[in-house]
Order: sequence, then C-alpha cells, then structure tokens
Amino acid sequence: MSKYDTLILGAGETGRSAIPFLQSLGERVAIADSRENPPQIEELKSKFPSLPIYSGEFNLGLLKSARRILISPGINPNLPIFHALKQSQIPVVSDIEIFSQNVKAPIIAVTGSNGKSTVTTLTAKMFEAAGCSVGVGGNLGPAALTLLMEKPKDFYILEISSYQLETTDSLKTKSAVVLNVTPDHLDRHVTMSKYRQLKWRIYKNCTHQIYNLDFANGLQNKGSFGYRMSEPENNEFGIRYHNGTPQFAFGKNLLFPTSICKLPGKHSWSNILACCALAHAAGISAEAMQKAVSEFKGLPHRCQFVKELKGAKWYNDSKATNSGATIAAINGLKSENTKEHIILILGGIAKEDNFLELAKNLSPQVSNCLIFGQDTDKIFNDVKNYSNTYKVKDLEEAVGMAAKLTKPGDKVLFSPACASFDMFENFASRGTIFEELVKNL
Ligand code: UMA
Ligand code: ADP
Repeated sequence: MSKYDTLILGAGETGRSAIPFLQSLGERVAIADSRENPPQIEELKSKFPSLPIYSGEFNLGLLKSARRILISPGINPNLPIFHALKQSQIPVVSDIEIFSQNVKAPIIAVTGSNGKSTVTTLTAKMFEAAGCSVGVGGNLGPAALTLLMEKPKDFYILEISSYQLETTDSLKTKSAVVLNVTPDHLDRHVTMSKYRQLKWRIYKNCTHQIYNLDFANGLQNKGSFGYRMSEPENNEFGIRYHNGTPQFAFGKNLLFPTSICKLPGKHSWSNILACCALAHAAGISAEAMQKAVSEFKGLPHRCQFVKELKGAKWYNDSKATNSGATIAAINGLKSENTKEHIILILGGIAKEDNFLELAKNLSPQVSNCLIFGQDTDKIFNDVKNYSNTYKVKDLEEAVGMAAKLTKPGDKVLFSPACASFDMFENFASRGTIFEELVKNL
C-alpha cells in the first residue's frame, strides 16, 4: 500500500489550499517543495503539526510513495522526473482535476490568454444578479479547492490557466470559453500549437461550448453559442446598431446599449459578450446581465484610470503580462485625435514572447516607449523603429521621464507586456507601486 494517498507538490497557494480539503476527505497527505527552505514551512508546521513536509529537490522515491500526485501549476509536469514516474502509473493531477472529481454543482469555466479574470468576475456578478449563489476562484484566486471548504454554492465560476489544464482530465462544465490565444507562457509550453491545444482542453466534457468567432484559428468549431464584435446570427451574441447606437444583442434581439459599459476598449465589449454567452447557457436572464454590466467598474490593475496631471491622463495596466494585453490597451485608449499621444511604459520578463506585433500597433498614436527591466534590450530592438524609444533604469525613472514628456491631451499607459518577477513581488504590487509614484508626482 502507498504511504500517502496524495503527495502535494508546491507549498504555494494551491498546495496550501489542498491540505485541509484532502484531509477532510480522510486522506493521508504529505507536501513537498523543491526549494531548500520554502518560507511557508514554519506556517505549515504550526497549522498542520502532523503533516509530513519535504523540502529540497524532488526525488523519485518520494514521488512513488504516493497513490496520486497533486502538482501545483507553477511546476512543469514535463520535467524529466515526471517522465520517469510515468511507468509507475501514478496520476499527476492539478487542483482543478481534484475539484472536478469532488464538486456537486455545475461549473462555468473560463480560459484564454487575456481577459480571464475580468470575464470570470463579471460572469459571477451576472449569476449573483440573478439570485444564484456562486463560488468564484481558480487561477485568479482563491485556489479552487478553497471553495469546496465553504458552504456549497449553486454554481462555481472558475478561471483556469493553461498550466492547470495541462494536468486536468475530467473537468465537466456547464459552459466554457477560450477567450483568445495569443503568445504567452512560451517559456513553458514552447510552441503556440501546444499552448492552444492545452487551452482547448477546457471544451472536453462541456455542455455548452462558447466560441469567440472573431478569433480565427484552426481549432475553431461551431459551438452551442458564439460571440462576435459584429452583427450576430442565430445563437450568437454580438453588436447591433439601433438608431445609430451600438447595442449588445443575441441573434436579432437587442439586449442593452454598449454605453452602460464603464470599461475602456473594444476588448471589454468582447469580454462582456463572452460573459453573456456563458450566463445565457446556464439560463441567466438578460436583465441580470444588464444589471451586472452596468455596475461593474473593472478589476484593479487592468487599464484603470489613476490620475489626471497637467491635462494628461495616467493609466495602470500592470496586469498586462503579455503583448496581446498591451495591444488591447493601446487600441482601447487610442483617441480620434491623432495629436493626442500615448506614452507607453513597459518591460520586465518577456517569457520568450517577441514584441514585433506590439511594435506594429504603436504607430501613429504611441509617441514614446519607456522600457525597463530584465528584457529591456530585446523589447528595445523590436520596437525601436516604431516610436521614440528609451531604456530607463526602473519604474521610478520611467514615471519621472513620462511626466516630462506629456502634453495636455496625452495619456500615459503603464502596460508592461511582461511578467513582473524580475523587480516586483507580483503584478499587483507592481501596479500599486506605479500608482504611488504617479500620485506623488
Ligand atoms: N515550486 C516548487 N518547484 C518548482 C516550482 C515551484 O516546489 O519547480 C513551489 C514554490 O517553491 C512555491 C510553490 O511551488 O512554494 C508555488 O506554486 P505555484 O507556482 O504553482 O503557485 P501557487 O502559489 O500555487 O499559485 C498558483 C498560480 N500560480 C501559477 O500558476 C504560477 C496562481 O496564479 C493562482 O492564483 C493560484 O495557484 C491559485 O489557483 C498566478 C499566475 O501567475 C496568479 N498564474 C499564471 C497567469 O495568470 O498567467 C498562469
Ligand atoms: P487574465 O486573467 O487573462 O490575465 P485580466 O482580465 O486579468 O485577464 O486582464 C489582463 C490584461 O489583459 C489586462 O491588461 C487587460 O486590460 C487585458 N485584457 C482584458 N481582456 C482582454 C481581451 N479580451 N483581449 C486582450 N486583452 C485583454
């Protein structure tokens, strides 16, 4: 008999959420972290005194001592040690897999390169507006298994990453969407085709597959419901013009005017259409959708207005951790008046992304790019021919320089197109630091 029912790999949020849940099922659980001295160990020891905790490089003997392995999303399941484990038939699964095996209510699932957290949150608000109780979590936090330790809900609305989908097999959903697939996490998935295939796993065992019909790619099929940024056909959500004003619509039916949306950028309309389709598939009314959209002010660090200074508006889009998100922000903030410029601050860890597509979206509105962080040279080389481009030491220098470059009517957009871990704890602390620097100008 195996020594442990489940060995949890990774003592981060996922690992820590799994311990009490699996113990509540009566499982014999252990946790391992490949760092020599993970900072969470003391907290774990005091919270779970009898829990076996292993630290330091994973070893095959330990992995083989379990009936099942729960792998945290940040750990790559393609490491050689997991290949070596394959012969032993021990399943290596995500927290989403264990969630799926234990949940009793329907799941609505959201994945994509960008917009996941926004769509997950707004969809949940639509369900709440319709009087349903919802558990909301997954990649945006809290970790999915935390939700199963709370009072049972009518629906679970989960944001699911490609990392999680990689080790998820039995996820069964009421409705699910892949919002878009643009380059991200290629340091882990290597090719776009692998990355896309992982995202598409969300449609396996899905009652209502929702497709973004504006997103051309080879894997697209006709789903239960689609959405597009143009006139919708039957069973599609889209945009219709009525008396010259754009309205969200379902087939021929007008739902509500786009003017009730408080979020910047056309990508926000696309996100709203995705939410409507996910909610409609579960029987949520158009009234509930409208209420949620009209009240939703967006999430922090996603294209949020910070302050107006000498006629220039400053925006924090720290959550833009890939170039697709930054392109959406630029297009969303572009003004009709081409003399009103955008000064773009970006940089950090590029994750094997390139910035050639971003470069093409700079002209004519982005007058200056200020670049800082680990992959400054790579970004500089890709964008230097498309705007006035400067390398700066850090975010503080970028903010100071942007303040000198602005003229009334301009916008300063902090949309890094990169991960934050070279200089910050995470995207949220990066965004908060940006906002403080701007407020102190
Ligand atoms: N670890 C190892 N060995 C390794 C790598 C990591 O032991 O080779 C350990 C670390 O020492 C650390 C722990 O694993 O103790 C961290 O695990 P993790 O990186 O999987 O992170 P969690 O804290 O469990 O958070 C994860 C998600 N992180 C990642 O996918 C990298 C969180 O998404 C998510 O909110 C959380 O689960 C709850 O579901 C973050 C993220 O950046 C926000 N996600 C990516 C994104 O959105 O682009 C996918
Ligand atoms: P995710 O959870 O996928 O990272 P978020 O909702 O947190 O998505 O938004 C992350 C970034 O992507 C933000 O910069 C946001 O402005 C941008 N974004 C949101 N929706 C879209 C979309 N549909 N297409 C492109 N970028 C988007």
